[in-house]
Amino acid sequence: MPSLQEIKGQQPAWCPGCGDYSILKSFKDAMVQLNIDPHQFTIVSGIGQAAKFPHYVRCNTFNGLHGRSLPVATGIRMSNHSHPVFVFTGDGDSYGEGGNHLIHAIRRNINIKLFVHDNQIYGLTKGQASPTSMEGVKTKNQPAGVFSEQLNPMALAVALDCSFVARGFSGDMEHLTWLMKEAINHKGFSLVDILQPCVTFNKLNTYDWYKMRVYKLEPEYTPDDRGAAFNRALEWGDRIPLGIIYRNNRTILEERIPVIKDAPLVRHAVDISRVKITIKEFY
Ligand SMILES: Cc1ncc(C[n+]2csc(CCOP(=O)(O)OP(=O)(O)O)c2C)c(N)n1
Ligand code: SF4
Repeated sequence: MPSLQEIKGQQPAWCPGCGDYSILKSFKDAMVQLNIDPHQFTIVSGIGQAAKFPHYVRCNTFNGLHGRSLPVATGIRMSNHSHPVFVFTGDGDSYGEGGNHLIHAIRRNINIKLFVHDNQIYGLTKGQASPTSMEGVKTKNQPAGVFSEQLNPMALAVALDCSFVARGFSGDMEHLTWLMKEAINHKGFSLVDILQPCVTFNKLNTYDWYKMRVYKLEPEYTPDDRGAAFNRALEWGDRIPLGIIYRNNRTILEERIPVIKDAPLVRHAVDISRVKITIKEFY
């Protein structure tokens, strides 16, 4: 079993009080509790405060371009699907710049775990509106208020029949650790949207703002009814549900591709004679 010390990466450079710290701690707790050693998993990220995440965890990492973590994670899974792949990202990175990749990763149902630090703002670039900023909110770049309607990632994911759709809150680490473990243990594409106060640039969606609104889905709620899940996904405002909103056991992409179905690509023997035959056909 790995210790917390073994998973520890560099010293985080986030602002004191940032919600990102509890996401980091919850994830490390989940890794220890699931007994996943640092060399056994990979974290992929793009650009942003959330995307610094892999620097702060000792494991295999790939830190790439803004919004492009899902294609990289897909490539990693395609070459070795016996290896858990996690993506840590911001709401801008995943729902804005990377929105198109999100749609197709959900559609393909590739077994990647996507953890979104949803602070409803662009944190790294100092507080512009993101897709999840609420309509009318004033920012430095939107002094007259945000004109676009707020994106609802939970409703989008349920509408796309995403395999696992959940929402956590960085102000409730115990629940978040549990949610992360459920997402990791689920076979299929998992989206966990994590409400994460940005204490420096988002003065509206604060810890208190969330605490007044969030509630945990009732124990009798079953996440397999898509219609009921869609209704819960639409809840936002006075009441914001936390927990597993929707779960659907669809076949994963890795099981549908004959060449990797039985063994990961990295375990395949390299037969150079077949490559030579193919090359000959072209020359
Ligand atoms: C293609 C591209 N567009 C814009 C930027 C500038 N940029 C860097 S980080 C960032 C915002 C990050 O916000 P978010 O993904 O919500 O993460 P946070 O910092 O809030 O965690 C932007 C716009 C960039 N690096 N690349
Ligand atoms: S700017 Fe916001 S998101 Fe970035 S580290 Fe500071 S509090 Fe966190």
